[in-house]
Amino acid sequence: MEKTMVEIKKTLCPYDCPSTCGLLAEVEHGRIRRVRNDPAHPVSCNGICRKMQHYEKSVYSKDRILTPLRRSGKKGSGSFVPVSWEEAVREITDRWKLIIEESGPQAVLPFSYSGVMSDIQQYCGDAFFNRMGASVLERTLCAPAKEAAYRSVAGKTGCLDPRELKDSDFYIIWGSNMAATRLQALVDINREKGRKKRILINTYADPAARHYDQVILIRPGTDGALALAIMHVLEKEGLSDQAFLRTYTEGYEIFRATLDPCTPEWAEKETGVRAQVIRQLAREYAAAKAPAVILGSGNSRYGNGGMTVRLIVIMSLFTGAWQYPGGGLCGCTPVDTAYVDTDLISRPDFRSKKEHRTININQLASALAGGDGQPVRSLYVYGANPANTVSCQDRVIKGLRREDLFTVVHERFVTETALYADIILPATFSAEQHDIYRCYGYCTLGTAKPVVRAPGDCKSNWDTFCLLAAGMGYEEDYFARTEEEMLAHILNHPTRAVRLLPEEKKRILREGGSISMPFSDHLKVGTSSGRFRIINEGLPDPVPCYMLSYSGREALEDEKYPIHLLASPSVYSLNSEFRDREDLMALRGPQKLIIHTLDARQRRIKNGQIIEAYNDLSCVRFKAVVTDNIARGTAVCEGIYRRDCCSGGRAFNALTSERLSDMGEGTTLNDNRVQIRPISHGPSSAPD
Ligand SMILES: Nc1nc2c(c(=O)[nH]1)N[C@H]1C(S)=C(S)[C@@H](COP(=O)(O)OP(=O)(O)OC[C@H]3O[C@@H](n4cnc5c(=O)[nH]c(N)nc54)[C@H](O)[C@@H]3O)O[C@H]1N2
Ligand SMILES: Nc1nc2c(c(=O)[nH]1)N[C@H]1C(S)=C(S)[C@@H](COP(=O)(O)OP(=O)(O)OC[C@H]3O[C@@H](n4cnc5c(=O)[nH]c(N)nc54)[C@H](O)[C@@H]3O)O[C@H]1N2
Ligand code: SF4
Ligand SMILES: [Mo]
Repeated sequence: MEKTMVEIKKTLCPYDCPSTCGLLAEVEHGRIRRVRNDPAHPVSCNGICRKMQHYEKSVYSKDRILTPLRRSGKKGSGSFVPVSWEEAVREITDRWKLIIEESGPQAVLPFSYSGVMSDIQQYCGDAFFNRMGASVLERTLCAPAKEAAYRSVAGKTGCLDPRELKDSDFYIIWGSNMAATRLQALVDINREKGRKKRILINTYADPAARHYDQVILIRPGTDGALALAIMHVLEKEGLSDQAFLRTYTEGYEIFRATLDPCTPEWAEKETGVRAQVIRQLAREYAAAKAPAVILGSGNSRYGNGGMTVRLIVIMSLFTGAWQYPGGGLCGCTPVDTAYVDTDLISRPDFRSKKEHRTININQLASALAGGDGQPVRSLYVYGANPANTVSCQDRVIKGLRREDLFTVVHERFVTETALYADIILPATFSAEQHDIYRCYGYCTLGTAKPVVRAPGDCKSNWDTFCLLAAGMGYEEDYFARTEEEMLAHILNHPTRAVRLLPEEKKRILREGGSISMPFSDHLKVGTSSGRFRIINEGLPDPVPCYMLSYSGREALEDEKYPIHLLASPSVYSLNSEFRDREDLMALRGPQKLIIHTLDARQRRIKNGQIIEAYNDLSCVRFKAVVTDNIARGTAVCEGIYRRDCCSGGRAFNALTSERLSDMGEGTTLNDNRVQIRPISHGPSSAPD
């Protein structure tokens, strides 16, 4: 019998996840048979998540789009007919030329976000739309408030790489669902069980509680008050590191004078955390030499999210933990230098006019409704699923249904957004692409070449933009390169960080593979003064203080919508990714809402019952999950559900508003209020 050849090829995970795991693909007869973790990779030596363990199931999914499609029925009806790439490109570019002639290039809105995070595929569209002079999307959907707030205190300083956490002696996991989003770091922390204390501060802990020694449930959007009260205790009890604060920070004296009223008793009223628990937390935190705060992004997605993060970062400085290995803060950006010159890919120099219209990603609904007086006549979506990931779902879908909106979606599956497209273009998976992968949660860098050929007529973002550029008559050399040549171009123009690498590591990048980059020096403070800015004169509120979130303010004003609604990541999906996987979706089931036992009892809601959450924006159905492990008055939905998993057709984001965070113009996904009730009347009509 003839023996079949199985090749093991290296690739990387392209998704929006702080680990960017190295993967080994077993390839047989040009098909991926199995995918497992690359044990030689600096992060995925700890394994990969269950989602990616069967990457091949997504790559060869029966639902994958394999040819370009043209709409053949009403918008949103899901009727499409196959067309050739030639026809699709001609139709798209003819339409764009007409729109540009009539309304100018700013009538075209490119819309992309985090579907693919490797640099060439993520940023090549920018070059194309810069050349066109199209409107610019402000991409502030994820955690820009966290980023801006961290930078306002620490500038370019790199925080802890999670691999440094092995040296920490105390862990505060603050607003992160680590089992979903930081699996490899959780494996490391769990190894310390019994030796080092691990405390979770979250709005809910079901089922996360089992991973930690203590869970502190906090009222959403109030973490700033907790951080202030901890600092109050540290000051009153002489536990702050005066020498460190005076040497490495600026503004300490002025700020400490504001801490007097921030007693644990005051914070208890804001946060719902008992004063005694706050005191004990502050003392234990101070008793540790190298405590680490592992900061998620959840508490930054609020009207006061930037301020909250500022206060937590400042708190992490108070005991001087940053001086010791493993001490300080993890979860912001550990990298303090550029690994890749992304301008080589996004080409800001292609834009001839400096002024351009910008549209905030969180306000797509208003932009499609003609919010700023200038129409959006065409929308080009790639690597994103706005019909389900951005706020105001009902209004976004209303906009997508506009007959005069020409929508093109480059996708791998018929997502909620693709359903409304005029043209769908079939996209590739990372295993079929060349790219360079900068990890955002660790100091690692990698490159990968395709491990298999793309099936059908699927094309990568790079190849698609090159075809569209040819159709538009753009003659820059940039658009004549192959994806492989683009990767070589990037490696031939290395940043300083890459130039300084030993030859062996450069060879790995040329051949395909991952390398570890040096950790940052956390005391090389990357601000202009070389000190952490407790007070930042460049901000509207230079001295940090406690501010209420939007919901916090509303709660004081009226009780119409008493339940605070927020989102948390799911272990079974990653935003819209993996929802093609029936095995994972079966484990997750229908759209669920986690609520407190007492809130449920008050409304005669039983575990497992179908309920409605509603506010002035919409009304959405969920299956109730009733638990004691959630802050009272809080409701949490894990992950983004497919429409067919949402009874009534609407998903979580029908209930979220377009309001922006206080810093970074980011999403306030977690800062909305609803009322909930058991279903006792006919079905609410779904957006069609
Ligand atoms: N499996 C899986 N992995 C993922 C993702 C996913 O969807 N699934 N998403 C990816 C993406 S896009 C990102 S941005 C990253 C990070 O993803 P993020 O969405 O930032 O998730 P985390 O930081 O893990 O968790 C946020 C946590 O904050 C909590 N939270 C919300 N509000 C508050 C608050 O006011 N106070 C406190 N203390 N906690 C609060 C929520 O309950 C939630 O558990 O993960 C990535 N990885
Ligand atoms: N309710 C709720 N809403 C949320 C969140 C939440 O937890 N709950 N999380 C928020 C966060 S943190 C984020 S970052 C955003 C993410 O929001 P989006 O950026 O919209 O991300 P996804 O929903 O993952 O959609 C990515 C799409 O890109 C496609 N794709 C993948 N690779 C490629 C490729 O190479 N080329 C092309 N053309 N397409 C590709 C995938 O098939 C997928 O449908 O959502 C935000 N919205
Ligand atoms: S989704 Fe995250 S944990 Fe899972 S394989 Fe990808 S990088 Fe690793
Ligand atoms: Mo995100």
